Amino acid sequence: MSAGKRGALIIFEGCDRSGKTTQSRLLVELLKSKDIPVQAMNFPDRSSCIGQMINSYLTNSKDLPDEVIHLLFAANRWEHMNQVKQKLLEGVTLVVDRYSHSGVAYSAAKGLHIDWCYAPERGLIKPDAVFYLRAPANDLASRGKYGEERYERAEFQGRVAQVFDRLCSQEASYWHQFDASQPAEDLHAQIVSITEELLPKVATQPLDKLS
Ligand code: DGP
Repeated sequence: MSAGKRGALIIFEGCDRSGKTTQSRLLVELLKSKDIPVQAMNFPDRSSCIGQMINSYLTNSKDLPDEVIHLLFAANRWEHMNQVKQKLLEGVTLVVDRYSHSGVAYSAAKGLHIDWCYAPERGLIKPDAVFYLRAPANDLASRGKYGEERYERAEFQGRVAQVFDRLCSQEASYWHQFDASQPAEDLHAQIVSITEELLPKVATQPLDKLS
């Protein structure tokens, strides 16, 4: 990287099937094609020990109290923080499929208090931008049958969406909301335009923490 220039931490958030995985892949490909150092990540990372416990929970082979799975998701992010920090300081932009706000949205949708949900996320590196792909839960359900995982129910996704909406209005300074039901290429074009403005702007800013 050129002296002192860091990468950006860009997060995609939204309900299941809102298009995050497609859009994050398209953004990574675009940045690579422009020779911008970039790496894709996603949470949960199911490969670590903690990630394997999360996977057992999501695939319904293990039951855990809501509080315990919440803390495991947060711990899964914390176990990657040194690596995230190092990459960003090396000048690599990270495009991440889900982060802390999924942690808050999915657990608050179960009825846990939002402040309690936020607590273990405080201190994690703060995203430079959250791209929130928003679509009514009914639209997402009509994209085809939900899979077999624990949270893949339209009624629950509706509650998750409500929490995301609330977080989006509270964190408006770095959240960007997009209509997830528009064609993927239109969405991509809007995301690219914001990213192209963001990268030079944050390159000389210090990393911040979620507070
Ligand atoms: P994904 O691999 O992005 O499809 O995520 C798997 C499922 O886990 C999905 O339904 C969203 C949910 N999820 C992701 N992150 C968190 C989190 O931090 N906490 C909770 N409770 N659920 C999460």
